[in-house]
Amino acid sequence: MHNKDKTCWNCPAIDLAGKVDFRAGGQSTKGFEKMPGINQETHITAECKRRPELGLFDPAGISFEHCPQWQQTAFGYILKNMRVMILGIDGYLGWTLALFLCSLGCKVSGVDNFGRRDWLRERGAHSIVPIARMTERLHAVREVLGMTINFRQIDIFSNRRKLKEFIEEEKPEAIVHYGENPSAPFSMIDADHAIEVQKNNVLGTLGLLFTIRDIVPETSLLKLGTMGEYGAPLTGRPLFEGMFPADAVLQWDNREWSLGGELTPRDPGSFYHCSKVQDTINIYEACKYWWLRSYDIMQGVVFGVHTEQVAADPRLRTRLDIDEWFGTIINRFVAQAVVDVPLTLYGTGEQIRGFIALIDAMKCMVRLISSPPEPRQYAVVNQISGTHSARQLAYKIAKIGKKYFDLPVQIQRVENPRVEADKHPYEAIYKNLNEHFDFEPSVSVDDEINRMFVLLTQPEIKARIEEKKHTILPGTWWSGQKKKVERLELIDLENEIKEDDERSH
Ligand code: NAD
Ligand code: USQ
Repeated sequence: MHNKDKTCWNCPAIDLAGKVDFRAGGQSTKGFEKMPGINQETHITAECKRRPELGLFDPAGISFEHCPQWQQTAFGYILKNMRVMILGIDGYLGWTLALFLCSLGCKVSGVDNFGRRDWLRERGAHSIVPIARMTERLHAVREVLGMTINFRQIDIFSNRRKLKEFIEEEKPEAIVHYGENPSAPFSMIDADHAIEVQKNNVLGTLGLLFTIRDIVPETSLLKLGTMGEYGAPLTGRPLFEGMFPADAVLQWDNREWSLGGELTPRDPGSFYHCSKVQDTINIYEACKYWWLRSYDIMQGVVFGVHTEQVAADPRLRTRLDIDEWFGTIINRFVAQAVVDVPLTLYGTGEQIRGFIALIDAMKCMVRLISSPPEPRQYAVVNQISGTHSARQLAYKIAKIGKKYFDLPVQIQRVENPRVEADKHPYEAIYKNLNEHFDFEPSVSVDDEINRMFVLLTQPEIKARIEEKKHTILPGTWWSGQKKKVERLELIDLENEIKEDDERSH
């Protein structure tokens, strides 16, 4: 079990308030107990909010394995009925995680302003998997999973007071923050959209950090960043997990310095990605100033539709978007294959990104929730299970579509509306989740793509893709131009797939 030896020091039920002077980097205050013995050193003592009968004790003395409040599960030890609040619970990932946590017995609460539904409406798009209204979703959770989710409609950015009251009421032991606008192209439409995304994401998160400081400083914050914060450095420098490793050095002018522990450079590729970089800095600082604790999760592009819970009832399904603003590459390509739109490779199609299937993204999140960082710890994980070029993905999807679903899939190269290198090295380091949280990917890209084809070829869903076919081809350019991209080439698939097969053998 990855977290059996963690102690009350990591547990969000610890009560440190008033016993440690956070501003002074954790020095003891005068009300702070001295533990007898050991070199007259001052030791931190704490109380447990779940077990007040313990009184003051050494928080390093009890491990998760030995605390009756922590129970063993397939994902490590988890606090009994752990109170988890999901910000952005109505979204693609938020809703899926809510159901996943319910199935593990967590007490889930959630917040959303339905912004994502509004943004799609504004662009004339819709989720191709039909999703129920929140009231119906919550009803279905009670009926199908036998659990209750406490939901509040709140805008994280503009209604801090309401969010504060809700956090005060729920006292979450973990806060998962998905509640941001997730779209790079949306943030590049024009000044209004760029400002909306940065205001919503950066200032929403900044306000949240103050609320956590004031109400639940011991909670563990799981904040979604993105692999796209790092960019794709043309030097081929590895994309480390947030900070340079201990043995990294900078050499310049015949001198040498250690870079160990410093934040790595960021090179975001849209005003959306910039918002994530600013979040990173703000969270890093908040952990430093106030001894908050956070995992900043640099997630790759998520794909897929399946978890056991979302498949349990049509009212529990999560959203899936395929339009140029909110659809991500694999989800878009499978939908394009279903309605006979040639898969749209931007530019050369050689750009490489990190990816993770929906179910695996959920499993990572549970492992992180169950293993909170220490007070003041800002830690980063790169949450991907592999890297692929856009072209490799297109071939894969074309092959599966043709072979198993008898679809006449074609692939086209179109002008790239983005400003991004489309030929570059890409070495993403993603060891933390495996080495420290025992995470192993559970589903292959091919299997998840197969599952998507099964769902997306259903007549009702295929009809919803057909209805929004015109939103697939991009017309939002990073340059500010407004015109649909032109086709550069229709790829001779038979020949290319044969060559691709030969290359991979
Ligand atoms: P999503 O849009 O489906 O979910 C986000 C939810 O947050 C939406 O329901 C939206 O209405 C809500 N929200 C946004 N702003 C809010 C506000 N001010 N107040 C209250 N609610 C608000 O997006 P998603 O794909 O589920 O992504 C979730 C998070 O993960 C985002 O932060 C995104 O940047 C990040 N991420 C996503 C991916 C991916 O491929 N889906 C990859 C890497 C990172
Ligand atoms: N691409 C194509 N054809 C398409 C769509 C995309 O070639 O039809 C290319 C893009 O040019 C880009 C790559 O595929 O190089 C990924 O694009 P995407 O639209 O799938 O994903 P992106 O815009 O990067 O954003 C998505 C999520 C975002 C998250 C990010 C993770 O929307 O929330 O932060 O993935 S990452 O890419 O690691 O930054």
